[in-house]
Amino acid sequence: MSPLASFAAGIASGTIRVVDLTHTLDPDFPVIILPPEFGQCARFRMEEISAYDHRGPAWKWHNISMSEHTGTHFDAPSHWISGRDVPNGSVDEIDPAAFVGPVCVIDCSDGAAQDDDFELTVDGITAWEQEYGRIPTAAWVLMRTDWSKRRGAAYLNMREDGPHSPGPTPDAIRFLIEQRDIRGFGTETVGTDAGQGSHYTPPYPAHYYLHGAGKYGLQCLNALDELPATGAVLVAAPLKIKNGTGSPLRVLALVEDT
Ligand code: 23J
Ligand code: MN
Repeated sequence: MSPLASFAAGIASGTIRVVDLTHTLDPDFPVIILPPEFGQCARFRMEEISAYDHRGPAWKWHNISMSEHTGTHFDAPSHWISGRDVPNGSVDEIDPAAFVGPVCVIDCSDGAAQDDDFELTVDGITAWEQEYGRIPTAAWVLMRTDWSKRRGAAYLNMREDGPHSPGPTPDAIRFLIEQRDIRGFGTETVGTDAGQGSHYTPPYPAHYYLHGAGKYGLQCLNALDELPATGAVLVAAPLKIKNGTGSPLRVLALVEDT
């Protein structure tokens, strides 16, 4: 059988499952809160145009609005100043081949349960590789923290000194880019950076290094506990927004039952 025929048979028989890694777009879903001197991200909003009524007797539909960075979303290189001159760095320009690829899931859920500011380090990545093998070129690397199970204020976890949530160290991100040439990095938290990521050098190192290197981000992912450490394929295609720096999207994982 050809690879695609075998894939189609796997989907049809259920030996390949489709796992949804997306949160529902909902006005109540938290968005990142930046220090007050900066512009802010809009929550999701939905307005009824008609609902089988005098405004449209046989149809129901809505107008929606949000930020490019609301809910489960994709970050393009043009989102960050380090990536402003990356060729094809906006969501409308990225080669669609980048939207389908292998995924490695690094389970940091124990560490994140102990420490809201848990850091994924180079040692953490190499320990993972001892168990599961080397991260292949052009992989998505996803940091599982089970943060997607949190609701309400616990998600942003704001304290007087700002948000507290886990994330990668600057060295860990540089290792993934320079030594493993990843496709991108994704998290279950509101950013690819830790809540306290503004205090690293450079500030927000995941954004700075990933996008400067033409790599992508995924944030507010859901249900990473449903993925195997290796072997799944991620489908993550952002909306084709002209000059868009990111986009809400449906993130799907194809998982083979073993
Ligand atoms: C703007 C400024 C800082 C950050 C972010 C956006 C995000 O996390 C984002 O959604 O890309 S940290
Ligand atoms: Mn973003």
